[in-house]
Amino acid sequence: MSILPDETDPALARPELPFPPGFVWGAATAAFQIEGATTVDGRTPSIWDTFCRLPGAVTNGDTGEPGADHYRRMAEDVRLMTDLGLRAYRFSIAWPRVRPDGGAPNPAGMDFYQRLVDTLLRHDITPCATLYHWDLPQVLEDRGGWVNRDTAYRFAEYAETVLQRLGDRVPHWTTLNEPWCSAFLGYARGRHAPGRTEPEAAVAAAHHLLLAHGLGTAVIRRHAPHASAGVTLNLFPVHAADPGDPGDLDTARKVDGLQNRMFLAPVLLGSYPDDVLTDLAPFGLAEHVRPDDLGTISAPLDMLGVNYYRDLHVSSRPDERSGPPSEWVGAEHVSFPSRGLPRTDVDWEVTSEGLTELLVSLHEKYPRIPLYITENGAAYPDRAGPDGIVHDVDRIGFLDAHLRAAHAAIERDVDLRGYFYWSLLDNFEWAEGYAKRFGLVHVDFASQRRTPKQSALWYSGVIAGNGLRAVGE
Ligand code: IFM
Repeated sequence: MSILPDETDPALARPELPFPPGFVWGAATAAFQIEGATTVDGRTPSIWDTFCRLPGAVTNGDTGEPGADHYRRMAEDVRLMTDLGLRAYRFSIAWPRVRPDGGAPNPAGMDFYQRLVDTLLRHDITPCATLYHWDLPQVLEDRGGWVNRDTAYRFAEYAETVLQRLGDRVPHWTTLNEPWCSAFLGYARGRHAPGRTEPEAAVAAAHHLLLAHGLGTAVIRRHAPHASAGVTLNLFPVHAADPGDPGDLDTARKVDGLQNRMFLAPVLLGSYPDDVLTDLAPFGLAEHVRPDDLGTISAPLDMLGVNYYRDLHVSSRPDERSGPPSEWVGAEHVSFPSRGLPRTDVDWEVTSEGLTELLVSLHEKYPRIPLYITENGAAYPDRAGPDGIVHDVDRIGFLDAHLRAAHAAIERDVDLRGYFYWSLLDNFEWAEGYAKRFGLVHVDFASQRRTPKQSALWYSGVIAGNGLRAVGE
């Protein structure tokens, strides 16, 4: 059954809010979250395989098995993308499949990605590959992980293997996905793999991830000189809950520094912000920075990937929602007073206007670079109805509001080139396991049956019409 909307519908030819011609409409996934097949074709454990086995680390003790079994169902999933009318697909490559022990290349692991890319190309779907979406080979963690500078050089070797095989056919490359999460959730807060709670280690990891990005960019340039290269950051506008309170203002400055500017400035401006260097002096940031590092990290890019989920409204005062110390090293006691806004199933406030604010501020404060929304989406407790469709009206509302926010940024001259919904499929949501569903397509993890949600039909209408229709149409 085709789930594409009827393109002969005249309303599709006249969207109320048209996007620029050539705007890229896509959806995103990541290897560990969907592939399953964690022990086949030479793959060895990643830090997430190990972390999942720690008691209490992941909801329900879930693991990367079965994922959405995408490793075996790839052809079916590409057909789904075709039915949806996706123009582009953002996926990640699993390092432990490609250089399983952190050393020699494993051609069998690369074969899967070559099949995926060739299948996408045959279906006219542009492949957009991310080299690192959090699945560090465990063997490298055993040697210190991202705290060890050597891991950045091992990343460049891994990138070399991937680019040698796919550099001629993948037009868009992203080095890292959300290095903030790898560094701070993984090494400071212990909420993500490898589960360490060492603030100094997190700071070292952040710098070494950025170095890996720079080294990886050079590899992309060498093997795919005509491809576009970029990095994907998870960015949040940060506001003081009480703009008249000096404590809240300082907390907002610190969180903005550690979350946004600590990654944006080295990559786009070639330096760490002064206030971040000061805030992180007790944790040794400057000690990890060698003379040529910032030049490597700030190699020119063709695009910046923006992952946007919400803005942050922060206070220095504890409130009833205050949990354990935050992951922002040096700002451990931040709280997030409720604004009474609707929340998604992962308890994130829905703040679509923050997307316009973020895009406009990137456009105004940093050197001009094409922007792509490489992730945006929402988890809701979806269930398929008797008609076989999940009536996920909340997700449609979320999507509609965020696409309007993206359009508003374009109207303010932001060079926004594309939008990727997170995620194509329900999948393994890290520490939340399979309990949270972000997909456009519902996955029954027991049978692996895929059921497009109503949001998938709605999104394919947007893609077909290259824009949004009036509310209610
Ligand atoms: O599932 C994650 C993804 O892996 C990275 N960005 C945020 C998503 C939702 O939490």
